[in-house]
Amino acid sequence: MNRTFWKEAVVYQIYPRSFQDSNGDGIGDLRGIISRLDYLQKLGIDVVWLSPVYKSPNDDNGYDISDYQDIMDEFGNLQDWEELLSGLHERGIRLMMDLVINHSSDEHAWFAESRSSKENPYRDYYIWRPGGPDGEPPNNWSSIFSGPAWELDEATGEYYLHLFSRKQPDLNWENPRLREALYKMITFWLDKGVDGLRMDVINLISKADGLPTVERADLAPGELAGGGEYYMNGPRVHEFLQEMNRQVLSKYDIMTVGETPGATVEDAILYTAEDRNELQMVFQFEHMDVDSGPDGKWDVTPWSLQGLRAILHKWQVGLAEQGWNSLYLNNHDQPRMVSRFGNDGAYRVLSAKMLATLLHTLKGTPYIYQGEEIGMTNVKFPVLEDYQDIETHNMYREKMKAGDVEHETILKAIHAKGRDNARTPMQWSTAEHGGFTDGTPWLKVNPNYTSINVEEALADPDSVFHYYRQLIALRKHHPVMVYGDYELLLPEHEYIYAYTRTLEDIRWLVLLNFSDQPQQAELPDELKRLEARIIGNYAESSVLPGLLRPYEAAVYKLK
Ligand code: TEU
Ligand code: CA
Repeated sequence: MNRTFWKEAVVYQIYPRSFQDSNGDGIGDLRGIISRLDYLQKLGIDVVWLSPVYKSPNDDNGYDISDYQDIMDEFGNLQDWEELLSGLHERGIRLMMDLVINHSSDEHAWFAESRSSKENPYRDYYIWRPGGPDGEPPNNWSSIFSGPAWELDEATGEYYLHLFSRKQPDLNWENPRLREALYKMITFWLDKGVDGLRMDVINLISKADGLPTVERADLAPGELAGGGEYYMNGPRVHEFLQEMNRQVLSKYDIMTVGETPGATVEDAILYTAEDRNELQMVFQFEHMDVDSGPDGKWDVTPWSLQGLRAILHKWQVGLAEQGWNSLYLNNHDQPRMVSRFGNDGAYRVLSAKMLATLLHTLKGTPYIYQGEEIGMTNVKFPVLEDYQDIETHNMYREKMKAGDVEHETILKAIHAKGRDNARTPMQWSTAEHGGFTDGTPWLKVNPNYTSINVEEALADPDSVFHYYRQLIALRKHHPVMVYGDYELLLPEHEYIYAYTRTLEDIRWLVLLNFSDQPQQAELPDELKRLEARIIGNYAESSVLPGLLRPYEAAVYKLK
C-alpha cells in the first residue's frame, strides 16, 4: 500500500479574518495566527488550509485578489507570512494556500490594463463581449451572487463576465499568456515552501465556446438563467489542469484539492484518479444541498439522514477504487454543522462529537473548519445590518426587489444558511469579544462565546476539543482509518448511519445515531462480536450491543 501524507493528514481551515486579531483593529491577522500555533499543535492537525491572505479590497473577503504575490494590508506583510510558514513547519504542520484563479479582483493591475482599451495586451486576460442589439448583456447567465453575470464597462462600451461579484471579473483561461502568468505565480509560492493548494471553484475555469445563452421555454425575455451547464466542468477544464500539473504541480511534493461545485462522482474521478495527473482530491457539494429546495440554498427544506447518507455513501463507493474523498461538513461558506446536522441545544456536545466521528471514520481526508473542534454554533443576528457577507446582502436586495417574500422569511433563511454563521470570530475565552480582539470585531462575536470557547474546552477533559484530539491521534496509529475498505450497514435505518472499515484482518464497526432518541441497531451476529470500543462519545459503552443512546457515536474493533 503506497502511503501518502495527504491521505493520512487531517486538515484545519483557518479563515484569517476571524481567527485571531493581534493589533486591535478588530480584524484577524497573520500575527494573530502565529500566536495560536501551539493550540493547533495541541489539536494534532497536520495541515493548515489558509483562506486567502493576498492583497484584496475585500469585496468578497479576500476571494477577490488584487495582487497574488503580496499580503493584504489588514493581515500583515510577507515577512509575517514567512514567520507563519516557519512556525508551522517547526511544529511539523504543512501549509496549504488558497488559490483563487477563476477570477481576480477588478482592482488587479491586469484588469486596470484590460479595461483601458480593446487593443491593450491584457484585454484578453478577461472575458469581454459586446452587448446585444438593444445594449443588453451578451447572454442570460446570472451571477452566483445574484443579478446578471455581466457588467457593462463604459470605457470600451463592452461587458465583462463575472460569475461572482461585479468586482470579481472572470479570468480568460483560453488565453495561454494568462495561464502562463498564473503558473508563474503558483511557482512563486511553491518555491517559498508552500506544501499544498486549495483551488477555488477550479472547475469553472473553462467556459463553453460561444458562451451560449440558456434556452428554456419558460424563460421570459431578459429573464436570467443560471448558465452553470455552460461553465461547470467545462470543455477544456481537464486539459488546463493537466497542463498546470505538468508545468508546475508535478515538480513539488504537495497536496492539492479542487473546490468543484456541481461536480459528480464521475467528474471527481476525472479530476482525482491518480493516472489523470490533475488533482489529488476535490470538495464536492452534493451533501451541502441536502437541505436546499428547488429554489436553491435559501429555499431551506428539512433534510433526512437517508438523504445525507445516500450522498455520502455514493461518494464513498464511487471513489473507492480511484480518486480520493475530502470529508467536510463545515467551511467558511457553510453554516455550522452542529446547528445544521446535529443539535445545538441540549445535545450540542454529543452531536458535535457524533458528527466528528462521521468525518474522521469515513474514507477520505477530514477537514476541520476553525471552531468546529469546540462545537461552535450558528448565530442569529436580529437585524440584517449585523450581517456582512456580500452573498447575503445581494440575495436580500434581489428578493426584496422581487417583492414576493417577507423580510422575516429571508432573515430566517439567513439564520439557517448564511455564510456569516461560519465567519463569526473564533471564540477563545470568556473575555470580551471571546478573546478574539480587544478592539471592535469586524463581525460580531456569537453571544454564546461565554460558554463555548477554547479556554473552557481545554479545561474540560470531556470537551469536543479533546474528542477531536483523540480522533486525530487515532488516525496516526490506525491505518484502517485511512486505508480501510468502507461497507455500509443498515441502509434503510431512519436514524442510524452504520458502516465497517476493513484493512487486512482489522475490522472496525462505526455506529452513529443522528437522533435525540435511543435507537436500536439490528446487527448480524458476526458484527456483535465486539473486541473493544475504540472511541465513543458516552463515557461507558452501551450495555446492550446495538442500543444507541441519543446522538451516540461508537467505534468498535470487531473480533
Ligand atoms: O465558493 C464557491 C461557491 O460556490 C460559493 O459561492 C458557495 O457555494 C456558496 O457561497 C455557498 O453559499 C468559493 C469560495 O469558497 C467562496 O468563499 C467565494 O465567495 C467564491 O468561491 C468566489 O471566490
Ligand atoms: Ca488585526
